[in-house]
Amino acid sequence: MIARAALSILLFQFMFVPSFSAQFPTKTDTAPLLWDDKPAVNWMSQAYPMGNGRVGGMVFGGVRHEQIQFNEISLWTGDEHETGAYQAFGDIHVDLHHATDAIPAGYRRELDLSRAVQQISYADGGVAYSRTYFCNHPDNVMVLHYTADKKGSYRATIRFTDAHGATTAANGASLTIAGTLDNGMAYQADLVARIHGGTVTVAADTAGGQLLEIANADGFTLILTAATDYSNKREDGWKGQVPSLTVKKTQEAVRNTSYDALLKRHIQDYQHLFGRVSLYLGNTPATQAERPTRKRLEDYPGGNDPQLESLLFHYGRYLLISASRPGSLPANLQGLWNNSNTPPWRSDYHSNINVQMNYWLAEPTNLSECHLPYLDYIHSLRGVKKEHTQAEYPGVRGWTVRTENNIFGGQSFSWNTPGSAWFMQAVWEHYAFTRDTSYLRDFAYPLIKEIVEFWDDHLKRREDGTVVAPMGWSPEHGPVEDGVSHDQQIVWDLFTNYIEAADILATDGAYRRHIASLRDSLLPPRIGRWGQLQEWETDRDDPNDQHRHVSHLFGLHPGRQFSLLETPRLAEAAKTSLQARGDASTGWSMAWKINFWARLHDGDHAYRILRNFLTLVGNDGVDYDQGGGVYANLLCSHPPFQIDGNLGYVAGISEMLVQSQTGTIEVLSALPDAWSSGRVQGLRARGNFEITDLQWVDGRVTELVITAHSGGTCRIRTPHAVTDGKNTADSFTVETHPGRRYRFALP
Ligand code: FUC
Repeated sequence: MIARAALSILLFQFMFVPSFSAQFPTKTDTAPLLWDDKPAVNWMSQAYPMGNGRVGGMVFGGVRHEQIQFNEISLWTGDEHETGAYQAFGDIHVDLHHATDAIPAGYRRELDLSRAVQQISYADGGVAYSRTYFCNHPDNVMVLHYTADKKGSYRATIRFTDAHGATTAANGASLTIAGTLDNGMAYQADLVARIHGGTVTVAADTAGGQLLEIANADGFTLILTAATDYSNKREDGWKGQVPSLTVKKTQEAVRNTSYDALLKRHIQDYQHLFGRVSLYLGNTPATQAERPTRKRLEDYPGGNDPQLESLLFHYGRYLLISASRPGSLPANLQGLWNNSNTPPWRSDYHSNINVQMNYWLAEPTNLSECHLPYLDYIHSLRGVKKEHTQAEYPGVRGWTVRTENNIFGGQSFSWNTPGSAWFMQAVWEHYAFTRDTSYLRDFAYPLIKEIVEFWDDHLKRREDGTVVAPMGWSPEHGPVEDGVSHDQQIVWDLFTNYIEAADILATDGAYRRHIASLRDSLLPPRIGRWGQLQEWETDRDDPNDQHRHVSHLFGLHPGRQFSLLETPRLAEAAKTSLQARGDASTGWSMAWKINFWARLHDGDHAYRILRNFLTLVGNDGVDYDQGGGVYANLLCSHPPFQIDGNLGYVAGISEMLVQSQTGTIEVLSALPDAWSSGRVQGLRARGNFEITDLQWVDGRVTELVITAHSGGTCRIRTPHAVTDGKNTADSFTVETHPGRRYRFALP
């Protein structure tokens, strides 16, 4: 059934369609929060993260000994040639002079995702103590605020330690650590204490430096600033302002800002992003929802806790907002949280799935601004990558990358020739979702074109007319050879995006035609002897291969070469491959599989993997030892911790509810039986459309409101017929007007 509502302006305000909205809460389901009834002992699995896109912290919440391990996202060793590693920065230790080490009854530490605020509360000796922590983005400070309900209750020792061994210097009520890494990168962090009542004095620490002693205080506030001299501009030698100046200016700027004002500004700024999307997937019984997050995870395998499933969705958005803000670097393998100077895989920018997965959620879950650090990062690498690429592939235009990448263009491990083309998908998608033509013209198009040129020069033309990517490797297994499916599909995606971009900009007509004919000559996807989508040109796929990488299904997700609607045979073959690959895997691999099954419109299978993803790993001796899952602090366990899984999970839920990669907005095409009734508000679709409201009851769409931010043709598909007030159909094509809303409901 196709109804064409061309030029009929369906202003939802004026339409009479029955509304079901009364039965759902309007905002998020409940205050989404993580909490525990005891302090964290383990950094990776228990501490709670916070961050403002530059500075981040992991909070332990100890009673007598508090520890906040902190980072600054640009603190890296290495250079344009050596990859180096992302570094730990330091720790804030707050020793409180409580009588015992015991955890007081009623102790609670929580992370409130609706405000990005952590709170720790307990009573000791008849005094109620409370701590409130947050990382404020507008002022670029971390704020740690301590209060008590009885005056003069605080006696505390504040130690500030450097992960590279610099000694700590005091200046009045502030502590400074500063140093220079082997690669010449300078860094500094200042911790300023504001004391409310009582006294603060400087004393010697055991490492030859200084610390602060607070006595008889009603409360105190610690304000952390941290910086390096990194700049993402190669032409400036990757160096910007000296960190001492950045730190000083940042502290001066907030000197007269009250704690309340810092908190208010933080919440406003954060909610501006976080508050754009709400999600409700069903109710968890209150007695279960109120249990500590760790206990909910323990109970999850046999139970029903849809609000834990949505909590993990909110958490992923929280993590991206905390780790990726405009003007800074993108989220690395651990976001921006890292307590080691030799972290797993260098806590780097891995180009064969991981950094890409970090950003799948950015556009669809309405965090387009948080995408920008990744796009800027890609842009910043061009000069160095061109030189590296020239050395490896003399004579080619454009550039590509190896698998491991740092912030100066340095790289290691094997060449990953389709890596830069995969980056270009993000560069394109930012346009596809926002329809920002000046971005496309000035930023995206020139970048995409230079990667197109790389492939134009690098592709191998065979005598029979087919074109193959030479000597590729399906990450991270199988032979190195020509025509690997992963490479072929990514090049197809790159060329397709390029052709669309050239058409929109009406530019480079002759070159566009050349690339279109090259795309048509690419060795096409093949279906093998057991009905699978072949991973290689040779039909050697092993049906027992359960490798975590599922690279040959790129065309299904995140690509758009295969779909149930347009290429059902290929989609079916992809399904056969996916079935063989199995459900259980490492963290990010499961997240990817949620996305794959969503694209195959199999919501129940996607949901089965989603449930596997919520496996509690390595906590309090309860080590399930079954590969990936999540830790008690909900960080994804590859294992170890990798943030790609957290962020890929969010993208997966988003794909289950709304898809738009084929040019049609498909709602609820992968809804599992488990989420029979629910609501989502604020997701985005390609074409700069917003799913302002989507509600369903018993698996049927009861309310759908789409806002057309840029206007243009909007194609919509629902799993059953809905009405726009005039026509009843399961498929609509609407010529929309910028800024208008279009409403559909059950007939
Ligand atoms: C890819 C994966 C590994 C790991 C690493 C960071 O190379 O194959 O499993 O996630 O990235």
